[in-house]
Amino acid sequence: MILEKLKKVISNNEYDAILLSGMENPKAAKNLYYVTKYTGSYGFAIIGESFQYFLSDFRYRDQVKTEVPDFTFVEIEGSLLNAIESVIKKESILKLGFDQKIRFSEYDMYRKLSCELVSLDNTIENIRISKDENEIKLLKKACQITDEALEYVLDFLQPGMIERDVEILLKNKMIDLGADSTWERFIVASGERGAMPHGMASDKAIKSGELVTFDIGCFYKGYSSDMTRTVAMGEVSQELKNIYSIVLEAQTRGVKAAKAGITGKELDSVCRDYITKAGYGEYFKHGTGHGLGLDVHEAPRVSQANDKPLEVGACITIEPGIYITGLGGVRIEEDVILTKDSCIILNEFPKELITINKN
Ligand SMILES: [Mn+2]
Repeated sequence: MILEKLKKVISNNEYDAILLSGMENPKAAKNLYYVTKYTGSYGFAIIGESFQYFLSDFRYRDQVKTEVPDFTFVEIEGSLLNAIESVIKKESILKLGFDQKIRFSEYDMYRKLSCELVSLDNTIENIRISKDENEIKLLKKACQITDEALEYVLDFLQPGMIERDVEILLKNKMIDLGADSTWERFIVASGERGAMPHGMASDKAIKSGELVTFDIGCFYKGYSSDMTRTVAMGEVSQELKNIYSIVLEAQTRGVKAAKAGITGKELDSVCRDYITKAGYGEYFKHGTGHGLGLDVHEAPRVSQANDKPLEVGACITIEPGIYITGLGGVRIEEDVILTKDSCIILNEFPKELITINKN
């Protein structure tokens, strides 16, 4: 259980308790959600080895009691600082760990507390890396919705459609299929725009003879999917086809090599070395992948910057790409869960080049 894991970490650290805050910063709010499953927009948790408190105001009183029943509820009346201070006094907290993702203004307020503040660094983020069975189910469902939405939209994709309109169709379909929400922006990058790894859907019309890269995702009960596919609108040049097969082979090799124990750097090298040998190394400038969960990008990194072994249960993306200014780009991305000997692929959408032939 997450709370037990966290308490073990607290007992092994220099702080007596930690403060998680769901105020203002959505990244910090995800840490609070991860530990408590509280879905309100105002709340704070103070957790020590032998106690856990949840602070909020009258608006969320009933919600806290339903969603966070194992926590002692402290109703904030007036000053937030006084409410936190009351717990600090009661539990004799001398050192309080705080989430490094809170805003400076919030930190500045906590500095007035009577205890010492210690940064949690990435304590919660590190616990979040390895997903449990329930989290894997939710990630899988987010991926299924994403697969199905892309399949649905590709069915009537045709030359002349505007990237932004395709984005809207995809988002609506995901919501239809049960997603809580979708990413704010999708990448729909056709033709030369495909050379921008993060080419957000624009007013450009998709033309015949172009590759179109979709990088899309939605949230299901808080957990995100992240899938990229590149498709051909009509016949594309031999060069684009070659690039596609190189990226596909690199990505497939990455998935084959993915397992717990390999380092982020080694896994990145599997994809990168293949693309480099094929002569396109200079056109693959980003890392091979990243962790995925409550956040679209979270720990661990799958890149040359991570020489730590990847953990069992980590959900990571594998997404090599080639981007050539003036020509276009290809990226293929899957989300996988690492196991001891291999990985479980969460997406079922095919990876072979799909050519859409409509006129
Ligand atoms: Mn990604």
